[in-house]
Amino acid sequence: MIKACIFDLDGVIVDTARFHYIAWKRLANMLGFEFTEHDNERLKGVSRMDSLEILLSVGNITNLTHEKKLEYADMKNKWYVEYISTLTPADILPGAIEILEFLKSHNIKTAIGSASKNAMSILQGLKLEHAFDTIVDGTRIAKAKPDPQVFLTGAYDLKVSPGQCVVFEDAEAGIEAAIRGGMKCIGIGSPVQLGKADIVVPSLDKLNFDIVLSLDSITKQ
Ligand code: B16
Ligand code: MG
Repeated sequence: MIKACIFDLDGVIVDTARFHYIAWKRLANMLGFEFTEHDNERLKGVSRMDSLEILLSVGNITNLTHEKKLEYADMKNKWYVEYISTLTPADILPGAIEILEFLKSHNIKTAIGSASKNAMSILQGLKLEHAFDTIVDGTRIAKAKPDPQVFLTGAYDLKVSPGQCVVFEDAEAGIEAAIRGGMKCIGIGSPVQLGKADIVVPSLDKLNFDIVLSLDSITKQ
């Protein structure tokens, strides 16, 4: 029996990828190279410092000191924080409120499992800071997805076993983390990237909520 649902934040509850993109692109342009939306796909679900490494490899920039890298990551984050300060409840993705209400009415616990260190301010902007039973974000974990730490911490907080959890994810690294953690997972996005998930839907509002409750008894084909 499924007892808890753990939601990734960026790309599942809200589309912050566009803000990450314009902030990373601003940094790339400052460093003298282009960074495309296609390049940005590689950053989804990836931690801030790992994202910087990918960006630097796109620009063929090597030999930066650790201090310089921290400075650039910090610079990007300041721009990003400025952009996400415009978020309001109108930015909550379609289907998110409805599934949270559905789960609550079926006594299923909910958690946020996000790599972002900015998760709390994003949730505050969306007025969702009290909508989840626990919040696990980048400030609480040491190992980034695809390590399952973020989701296992959520299950621990909610006092449920991993096999009783369903993870909602938009990134390949997050699906991998859910599988490694022994959890069921629903991919939000394209089956091409998220094919390892138990179910893939293009967006939360296209999901048949009843399926979530019995996902532990459904074996992936
Ligand atoms: P920050 P999620 C992830 O959030 C984003 O998908 C990823 O693009 C970002 O680099 C990462 O958070 C770290 O975010 O710089 O705000 O700490 O999808 O796990 O909710
Ligand atoms: Mg995500």
